[in-house]
Amino acid sequence: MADKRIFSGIKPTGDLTLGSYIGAIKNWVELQNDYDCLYCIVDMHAITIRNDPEVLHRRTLEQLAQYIASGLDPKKNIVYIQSHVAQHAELSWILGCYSMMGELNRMTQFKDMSRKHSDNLNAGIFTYPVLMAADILLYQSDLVPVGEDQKQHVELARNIAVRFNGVYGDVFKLPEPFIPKVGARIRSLTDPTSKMSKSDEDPQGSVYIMDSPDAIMKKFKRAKTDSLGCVRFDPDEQPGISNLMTIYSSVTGRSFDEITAEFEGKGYGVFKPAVAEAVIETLRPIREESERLLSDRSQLAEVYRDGARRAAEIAEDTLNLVRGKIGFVGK
Ligand code: ATP
Ligand code: LTN
Repeated sequence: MADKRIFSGIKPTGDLTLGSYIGAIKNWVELQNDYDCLYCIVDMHAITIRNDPEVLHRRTLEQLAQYIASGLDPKKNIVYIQSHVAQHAELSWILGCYSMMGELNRMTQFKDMSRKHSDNLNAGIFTYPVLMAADILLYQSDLVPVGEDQKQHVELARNIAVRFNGVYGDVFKLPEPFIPKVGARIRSLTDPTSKMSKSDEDPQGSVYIMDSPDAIMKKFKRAKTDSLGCVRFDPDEQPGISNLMTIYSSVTGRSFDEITAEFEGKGYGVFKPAVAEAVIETLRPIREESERLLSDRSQLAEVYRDGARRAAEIAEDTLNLVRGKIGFVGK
């Protein structure tokens, strides 16, 4: 059994996109054979924004089905729902007392969220990274596979761990972000200056894992490009084409040089549908398997119950250590 531990999670705040798949899940699947992995659906993070309860419930189960359908094996990994393991909330409170207002104030995601959700700027949005630090530190994680946008949060978790260890000795392992070389930041198809994200108001900018082949083809055909007419990796001059190349490279494994050679002299009218086809074929089995899994809720329930039980065992060991160190009286 591998001894290095991995933790990662996605919040069920929208339908998963090609960005979530390439930036996160695809790498999780690759790591599952070499590491001891926990993959979580972070529903407690999701409630920092207002959700329709029925939609949150549905999305949580859909996300679980999509994890498994993408190739995450619930026997090899611990796959579970965050709110099922109460230790996350408990450690989050404790770590909040070792997190500084100033450092939380500097988080880019907090600044973005404050702008986007000025009508509901709740304290959960501010302490969100503390809960994320608890997720990671609770399992003594070594590596946290995430997209580029989450690097700052993992670094904060590390800083909180260093601070805590500085007072109490070696309690937490120091985690590191693990960012993919290609695909760490997939961009919107309609606005290649911004990240493809599941909460984007423009559904044409994001490809969703559950999109039909037809919808995927249409979105790629309409993707914003340029008038230069050559398939070349140059994010400054050709952000749209470079984004499509990144997507194509991630799903086919081909290098940028190979892609440029493949489409030499063939215009975007050939390139765009080729990217769409490759994405359709990557997502098709995931969509079909997700649909199959969702038709048997009892099988999904077995997965999340077993996952929560196994996660809680590890979490409780860490929390016991923490409780003792800070002087709480044991039960
Ligand atoms: P939301 O729109 O609800 O904020 P999101 O689409 O930005 O969500 P997250 O749930 O925040 O996605 O991210 C899940 C994981 O996928 C994280 O590790 C994140 O870094 C990664 N990820 C999300 N979008 C992208 C993207 N466009 N490119 C690469 N990685 C991504
Ligand atoms: N904040 C992350 C989701 C997240 C996470 C985590 C990722 C919550 N807890 C722990 C990795 C490890 C996001 O917004 N994508």
